[in-house]
Amino acid sequence: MSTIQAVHTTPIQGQKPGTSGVRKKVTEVLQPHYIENFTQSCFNTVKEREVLEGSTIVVSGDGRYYNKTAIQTILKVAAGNRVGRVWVGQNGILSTPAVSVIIREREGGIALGGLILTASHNPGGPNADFGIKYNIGNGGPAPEDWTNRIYEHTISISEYSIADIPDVDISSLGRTEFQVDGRPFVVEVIDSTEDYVAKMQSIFNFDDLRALVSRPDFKIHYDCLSGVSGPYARHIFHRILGVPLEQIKNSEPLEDFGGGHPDPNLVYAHDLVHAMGIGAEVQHGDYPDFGAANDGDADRNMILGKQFFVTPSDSVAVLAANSAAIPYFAGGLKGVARSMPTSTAIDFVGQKLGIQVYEVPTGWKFFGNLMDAGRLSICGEESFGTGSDHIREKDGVWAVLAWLSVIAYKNKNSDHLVGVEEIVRSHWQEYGRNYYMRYDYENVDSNAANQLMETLKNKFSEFQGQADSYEYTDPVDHSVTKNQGLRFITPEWRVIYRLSGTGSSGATVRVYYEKYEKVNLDLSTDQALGSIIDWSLKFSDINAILSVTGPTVIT
Ligand code: G16
Repeated sequence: MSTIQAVHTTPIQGQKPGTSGVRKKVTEVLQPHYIENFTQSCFNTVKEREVLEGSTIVVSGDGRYYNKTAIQTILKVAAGNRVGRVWVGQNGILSTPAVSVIIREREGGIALGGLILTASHNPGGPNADFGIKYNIGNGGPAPEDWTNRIYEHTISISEYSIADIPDVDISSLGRTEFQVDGRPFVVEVIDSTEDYVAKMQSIFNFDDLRALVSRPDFKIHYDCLSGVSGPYARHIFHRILGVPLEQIKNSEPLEDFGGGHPDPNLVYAHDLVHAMGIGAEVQHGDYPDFGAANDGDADRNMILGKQFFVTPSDSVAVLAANSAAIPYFAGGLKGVARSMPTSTAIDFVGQKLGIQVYEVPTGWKFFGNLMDAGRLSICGEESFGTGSDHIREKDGVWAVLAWLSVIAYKNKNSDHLVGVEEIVRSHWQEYGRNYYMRYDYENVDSNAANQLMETLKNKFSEFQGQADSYEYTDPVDHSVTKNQGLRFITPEWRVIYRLSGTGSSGATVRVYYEKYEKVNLDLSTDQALGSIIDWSLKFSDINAILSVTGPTVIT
């Protein structure tokens, strides 16, 4: 029989959830009581709203360093708070979208919520990043009123409850039951991919997908970047669809992501970018026809064609325009949405379809309310996030299946292989093209970043166009979210400055450039945006204020 102890603790600074949970260096998380304090603060927040006692929750993550240790601690705190049952993916592995599916649907959606251990696309290892966030009963990240409350608890906490149960073997499937102060506490180690794969089979036409991937003239290159998408990609693409295993790269989740940066963009997914012939001298080489990558926790995606990059903003617009390719959307789209800095490409699709287009602040949590209210079907973000109302997280593997469904659909009556580039170019012909680029200034001094934002705000009146600090009123619950980025808008282009909310140290400034062209569809991004970028560098004086010579990442 195990017992529950109340352990005295003191607040730990810096446990404020950012854009999607708390992300910190592992070295910081190693300090005593770190996981206990945060978990107890989440549970205290849950108890103010729901009945935690006897409930089922999900705990797992992207397989990064320190997750297994944190899971054992969370199990003990869960038992100490009288949670009835915890579902843990085998070896602590569940992608973020899989957690969302499990919360929403396993055993009829009985789970109250879940703790996801991930720092997403940030690197892993003893000297890299760790992350933790709470997802609520709709399967989505806790909204602002929850995360604000979690934070308040972290700065006022004085004790946590913990049970003295032994560590649980999470390496094999099965059920372990403990008696904790006379009541049962159950840990069920569940298959990491089963629920998620069944969900995908209910959304897509797998016969069409199988027919496409078995075409001799269609070759895939899928890079899991040693993140958690590997087991899902192998299950769906290799075991079910028959894609040769050698075309699914880095599909073993590693605690340090093989030393790489599990971020599916043109900089960090360099092996994939190279394999697809992007930037190569040789034109029309024997490159794969379709390339894809996911991030550490498999909620992000990057889509590539032969020597062709699809911007995330274009990607979601193309999927919305071709939703007829996906059986799940057979009844049509309820509405579409994007985060504010995401290009307006999807707006043109929404207008043509005659459906509502929503603009929300950066953060997937803002889409959840619209989905729960039945107003939103497909949405996406410039930060390589795409998804739909099938769950309440963005979904990297879903995005790959959605793109393959569109390709299969476009090839139904075609005498040649209609590839990614042809699909995107014909989309531009119909809707116009949103040239887009993002500059990231990573890990700069926080004071300097704040000074930059202040300087820009003070220059609103000098700007010959619309300049404001973006503020959002949620159309469902009318909550207001302020200070979500500084916008400089003319009828032809937009420049947006924003502080990232996902870094683990210092500050990251993002600058987003966008220009819409109805006719000139074949410019290079530099040609289209060069003069706007030059203007912005001068106007903001960003290099001087941040003491840098340029951005660290350009996408
Ligand atoms: C998170 C959020 C996304 C957001 C992204 C970038 O993604 O879920 O909605 O767009 O961060 O945020 P920021 O620009 O503040 O760094 P992820 O994949 O990191 O969980």
